[in-house]
Amino acid sequence: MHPGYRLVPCVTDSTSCIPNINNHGAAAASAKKAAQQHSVTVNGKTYETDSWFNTPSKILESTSRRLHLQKDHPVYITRQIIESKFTQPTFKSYNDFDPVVSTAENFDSLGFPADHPGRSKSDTYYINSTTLLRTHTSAHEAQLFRASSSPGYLISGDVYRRDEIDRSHYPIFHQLEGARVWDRTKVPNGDIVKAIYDDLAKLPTHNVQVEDPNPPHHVERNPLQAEHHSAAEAEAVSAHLKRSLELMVVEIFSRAKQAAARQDPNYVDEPLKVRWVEAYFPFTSPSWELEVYYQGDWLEVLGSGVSKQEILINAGVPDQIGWAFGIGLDRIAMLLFQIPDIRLFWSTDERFLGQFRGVSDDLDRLKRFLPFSKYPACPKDVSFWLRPTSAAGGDDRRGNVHDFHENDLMEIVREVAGDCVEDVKLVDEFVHPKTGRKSLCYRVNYRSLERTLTNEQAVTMHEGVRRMLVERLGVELR
Ligand code: FA5
Ligand code: MG
Repeated sequence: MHPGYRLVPCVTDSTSCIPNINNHGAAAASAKKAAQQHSVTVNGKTYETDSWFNTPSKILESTSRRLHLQKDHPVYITRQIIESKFTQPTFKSYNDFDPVVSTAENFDSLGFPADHPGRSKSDTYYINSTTLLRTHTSAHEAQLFRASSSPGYLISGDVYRRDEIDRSHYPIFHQLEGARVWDRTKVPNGDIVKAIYDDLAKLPTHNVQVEDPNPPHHVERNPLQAEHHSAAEAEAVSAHLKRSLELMVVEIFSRAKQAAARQDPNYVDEPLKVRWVEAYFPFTSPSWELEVYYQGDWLEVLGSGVSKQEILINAGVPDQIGWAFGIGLDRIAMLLFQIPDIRLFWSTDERFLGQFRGVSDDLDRLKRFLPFSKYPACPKDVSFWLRPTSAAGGDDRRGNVHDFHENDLMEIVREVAGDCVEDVKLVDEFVHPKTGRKSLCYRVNYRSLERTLTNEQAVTMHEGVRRMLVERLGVELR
């Protein structure tokens, strides 16, 4: 048996795991306290709260962790590798913008429509109706375009989303944003297309296989901003964007391969395959995602596109055109280091952190992660009838209206059991043939990364989840 997969009896206690209901009581109590006080302090700044406040104290406390700034942390190392491909003075880096931003920064400045689902309380952590934990690093784009202090910039930061629970999703992850612009009034002879292609010619080439079957823009699927850009301009910006981001991905995966080859003499090098896929973002057009073929599947690693001209016009730099992208650092770090569970990034266990020590100062020492344990899982099911309401919300098949949102269930599980849950999956759905009522069954898989949970501890956490489902969501347990 692989020594990393032996079962270890429950001996240690853990801070990242919350195996009892007292902690849920504490979280609920501090949320209640915040609601009573009508204010909350995040990273030393105090904000008024209102009925939009939906951020658990555990999330608020995690804003101080800033893993992207913690030397030798895999998220930090991944940032370093990416930054090495976008160098000064063309690109300036910003790594400590506060994650608390306004709805104007996170959504309005980027042209998000008023009814975009990202704005809802079920997707986003709000402090109050106009203040939230940023859901992406794009929240800082407008401010940096306005400052216009370099032709390119990089922003890294922690971002927050109410989301599902599994090994690749965590309510906090890290993004790195990048952008590059050219100014029509500052390029030689005013020929911006030539200036961009000249800059492209200065970039190195690579020999990785890239699938890019779609046209550079498509009138319905991926339109050119025809009122602002000529086809030649958009194509030049796109070509520069694609080569720049391909070089970044090639750097990351070459480093991953070198590490694998150093550790495993029998390592067989499989050629890297990447592809460009058409995408949609409110703040770029045309837009693409870059996918990497990894362990038998295409994996989305970044979103990108030609920046919407309105953003640059509103930022007071109407003569600039350019591109932007956003990449998930945690997801890349999981591939780079072969880290099997996104919760591990939050571990303060020396068995995790110790494996990366010294890498920030010498990237050639990068090593794949060796799992130190796989503790037993303790799955528990919960089934319940949804509460019918007259308010607008989800619809079941019989037209009964309910206001259940899966992310609210995920939030309850996180609040009660913290990092002791590996994943939560919908395992059954049922509509009663006579009443039309809808019932759901979820499987909560309790498993700590740091120790063995006893069945009793899992039962206690599950009891807490069941109780809060009734209290908070008004469901009827079956
Ligand atoms: C965005 O957040 C855009 N702001 C990206 C962008 C920037 C587009 C600039 C155009 C111009 P998206 O939601 O797809 O897009 O997230 C970007 C990346 O973050 C994804 O490709 C993925 O790598 C990572 N990511 C997204 N959701 C998660 C998650 N729940 N957990 C871990 N990584 C995630
Ligand atoms: Mg995406």
